[in-house]
Amino acid sequence: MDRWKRQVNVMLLALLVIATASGWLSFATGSEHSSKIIIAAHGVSGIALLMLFPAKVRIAKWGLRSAGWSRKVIGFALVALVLSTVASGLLHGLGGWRSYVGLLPMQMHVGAATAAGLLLVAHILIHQRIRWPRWRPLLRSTDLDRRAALGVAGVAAGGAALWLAVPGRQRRGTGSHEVGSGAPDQVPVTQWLFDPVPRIDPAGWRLRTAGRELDLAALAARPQRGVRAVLDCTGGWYTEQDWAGVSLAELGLPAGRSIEVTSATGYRRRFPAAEARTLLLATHVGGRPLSAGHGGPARLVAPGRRGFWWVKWVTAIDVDDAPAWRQPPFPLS
Ligand SMILES: Nc1nc2c(c(=O)[nH]1)N[C@H]1C(S)=C(S)[C@@H](COP(=O)(O)O)O[C@H]1N2
Ligand SMILES: [Mo]
Repeated sequence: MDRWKRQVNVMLLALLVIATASGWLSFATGSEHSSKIIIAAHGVSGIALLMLFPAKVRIAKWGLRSAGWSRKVIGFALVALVLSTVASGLLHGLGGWRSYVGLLPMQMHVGAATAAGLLLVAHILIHQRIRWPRWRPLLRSTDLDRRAALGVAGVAAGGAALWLAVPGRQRRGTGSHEVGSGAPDQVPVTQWLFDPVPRIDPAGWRLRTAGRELDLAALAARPQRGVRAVLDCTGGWYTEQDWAGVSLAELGLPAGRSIEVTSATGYRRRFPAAEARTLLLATHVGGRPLSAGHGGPARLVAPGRRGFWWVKWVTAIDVDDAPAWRQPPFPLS
């Protein structure tokens, strides 16, 4: 019996690790191609977690009889959070892009998953400490038997079949739903976390770059370029628009390894210098000047990258020799 418990527990742990890793990876990638496989792994591991739920309930029934109250509370909270994470993930996939009681399914999903991750660590530590100083092996070599192999195969196949059968709405490879393409007014104003929308007077706006300051007229005097590109927010929506402005390659930037784009709010992202040609400092969307909410007077358009790279209210563009990866993988503000 202990063998079976360990097998189920380790499978659950592996699924949680796969689901967490693929979740963060899906936020990091913007390309349709690579995200498709990542999102598939994410969805299948989430559904597989649900499939193992009845087995885990049986295991928990034994353990809970002898458990102290803190172990019980953490155990129940963990179950509730994992179920909420999977449920909000399904809600995002099936329900389309809409909020419930002021929250997007994706916000519930990330919030519940983060809390579950913390509790999972506590859950495992408490469990191990009961046997202190002899730590319990998560798995013994004899656990890797035929039954375990069949179990893994069954859960993987079942999860994949269910994931394929679930009637997902029309979605992008990243899992995002389409919103307001070609109609910029319908695009939600979105911040990564808590950035306020600054009111910037276009006449007073300046771009600090390459040791000088450009105003909007100076920017307009440079060669203009239009691109049709998809803004794909990790909140779960995407929109395709016609953006126009000045390519970063037209700004006369000095040589260096990376380009740092900074907002009036302090929000910033760093890009490899070679990307200057594809990055656009946009002043217009759909033929009209950018609104304040959407980053006016000027925002970055970073085709192929997720929304959090599209810095709004840009006031500085700097080049230096720091490598582009020397920054938090996700913005911290
Ligand atoms: N300065 C600043 N720029 C930002 C953000 C932010 O919080 N601050 N959020 C980013 C995120 S997460 C997205 S999805 C897009 C949203 O752009 P929109 O408001 O025009 O839809 O802006 C990006 N640019
Ligand atoms: Mo976003």
